[in-house]
Amino acid sequence: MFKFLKRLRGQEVDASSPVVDSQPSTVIEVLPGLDLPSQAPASSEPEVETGTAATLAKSDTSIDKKEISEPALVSVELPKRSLGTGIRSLFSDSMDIDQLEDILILADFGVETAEEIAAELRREANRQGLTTDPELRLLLKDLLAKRLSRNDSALNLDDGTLPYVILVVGVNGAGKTTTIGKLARWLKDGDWEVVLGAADTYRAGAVDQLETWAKRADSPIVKPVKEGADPASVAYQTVEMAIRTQADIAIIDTAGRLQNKKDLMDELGKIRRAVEKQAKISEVLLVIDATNGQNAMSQARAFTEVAEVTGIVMTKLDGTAKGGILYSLQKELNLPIKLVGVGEQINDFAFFSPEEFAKGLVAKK
Ligand SMILES: Nc1nc2c(ncn2[C@@H]2O[C@H](COP(=O)(O)OP(=O)(O)OP(=O)(O)O)[C@@H](O)[C@H]2O)c(=O)[nH]1
Ligand SMILES: [Mg+2]
Repeated sequence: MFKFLKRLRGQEVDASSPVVDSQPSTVIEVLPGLDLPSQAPASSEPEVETGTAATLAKSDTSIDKKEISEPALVSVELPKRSLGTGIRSLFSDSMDIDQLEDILILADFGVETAEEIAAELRREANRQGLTTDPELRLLLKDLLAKRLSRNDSALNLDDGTLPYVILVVGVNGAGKTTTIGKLARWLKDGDWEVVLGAADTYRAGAVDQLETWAKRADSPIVKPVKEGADPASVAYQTVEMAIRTQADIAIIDTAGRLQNKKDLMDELGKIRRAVEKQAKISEVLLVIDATNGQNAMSQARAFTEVAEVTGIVMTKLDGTAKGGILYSLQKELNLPIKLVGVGEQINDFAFFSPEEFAKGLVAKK
């Protein structure tokens, strides 16, 4: 399991978890030379929806220095979540080595990879004298898990520079808002304080949707006063609220529906700059709908060209028999799959585990 660093609060001292840092209070400059008006026209200044944190004060963006303490940090794991039965098996029948290559191609592993895996399986099966269905499934599982493993699949939530900021990007319908809701709930379950930012300001529905998830996740949300407000301003105020309320993490929803690459690049660039006035961006997560097959690949390429993507969230793996797209995407983009969605419910979500994923792919029905 991955370990992360979050703020140490009240009673949560865990003898098994080392306290990493605990400095005395200091005055630090958190908003150097803040020049919000250029980022946030008065007309689009978002209101702060207090949500569950009813005592939060309205943002005061004129303050350019704040007195906050260097947080004491604690090393934590997140509560267990698993891919469960969300991954569809490649095989409806017994596993037949002679058909493996075709099956892998049909499941979107790509022709070259399918050939390689089938050949490697045959070689290993011969070498180890494995012939039965369970033996071959186990061999394939190990082979896939090994090929899918990377050492950068953990979320970047361990450098202790709070608040962590995660930008969530991707085309519309990919599952961004749902992913944010699930992730926020998960973090809350692990006693993290989360702030959500509704920077998909292009349609009222998008903000309402995030608000619904914010309630489920018991987390405050920063949202625009009206449709079409400046997304960078919302992003800015989200981070500002996270700093002011000493939250651990801010997660920002963005719009996928932009006219063209240049608009998208401009908008994400503006959001980035607004965030970076106050905090470091820990992750830019690109959400990809697994059911889009090869289209997912071209979408992913387009986004990685304009946003500095640090990891992939693959959603709707429960809805596809073409789970190989995950393999192809990770390989072709050379970016780690960090999280996966395996359903519409709040807990249908997990860190990507090569082992669990591979198990699902070879499972016997
Ligand atoms: N089966 C399944 N459905 C999912 C998963 N993740 C999201 N969805 C569904 O996909 C649909 C779109 O999800 P959203 O979270 O609204 O997608 P979005 O990227 O925010 O879309 P826009 O706001 O339009 O850009 C919703 O009906 C979700 O319930 C998943 O892992 N599995
Ligand atoms: Mg959305």
